[in-house]
Amino acid sequence: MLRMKWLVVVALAAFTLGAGLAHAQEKTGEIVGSIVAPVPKHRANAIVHVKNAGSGTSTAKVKMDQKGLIFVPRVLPIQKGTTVEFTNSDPTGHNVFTPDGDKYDLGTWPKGDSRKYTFTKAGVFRQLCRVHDDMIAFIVVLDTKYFAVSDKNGQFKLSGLPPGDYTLSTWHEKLGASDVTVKVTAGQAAKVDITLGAKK
Ligand SMILES: [Cu+2]
Repeated sequence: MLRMKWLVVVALAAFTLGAGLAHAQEKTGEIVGSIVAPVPKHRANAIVHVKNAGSGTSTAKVKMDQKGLIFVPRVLPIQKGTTVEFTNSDPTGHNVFTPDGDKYDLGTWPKGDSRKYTFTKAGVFRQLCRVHDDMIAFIVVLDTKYFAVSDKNGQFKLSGLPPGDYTLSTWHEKLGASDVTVKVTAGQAAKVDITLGAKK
């Protein structure tokens, strides 16, 4: 009887190890993309996200600063559930409010201080400052963990995707783009071009 028990323990251990190894070998792929826009400066700060995978709620914490009288970054994609800490690196006081969604106003605070807000609903939330009316940033809250923002050359990369067919949706503060579909294969980088045009 004792021997049987040990056999079960050994068999379970072997099974667990095998499952662990299989998991480690599970391959993912990536999407390497390029934003195409008629005006070069519009290639930057486009948010590309996967529509049909990776949905859920994050507990991530990220920062948005106010420095040199601008929000940094100007465009911030996050997954639903993420907490954003708004910091102030300027000698002047700054405020943060949004006219969108829950329409919060976090108040006005000096350098070194900060405020936090947890975004629980998907959507585009403009970030504005009552002290400086030309300041603006965009927090784009997504349902998925798979998102990227394009750099100044329009390049972006989505990594760690299980093989499959994906639909990519793009957000840009001034321009629009049609959704595109892309096939991801394990260990490969699928290439995709997304062309921006008039917002629909
Ligand atoms: Cu301000």
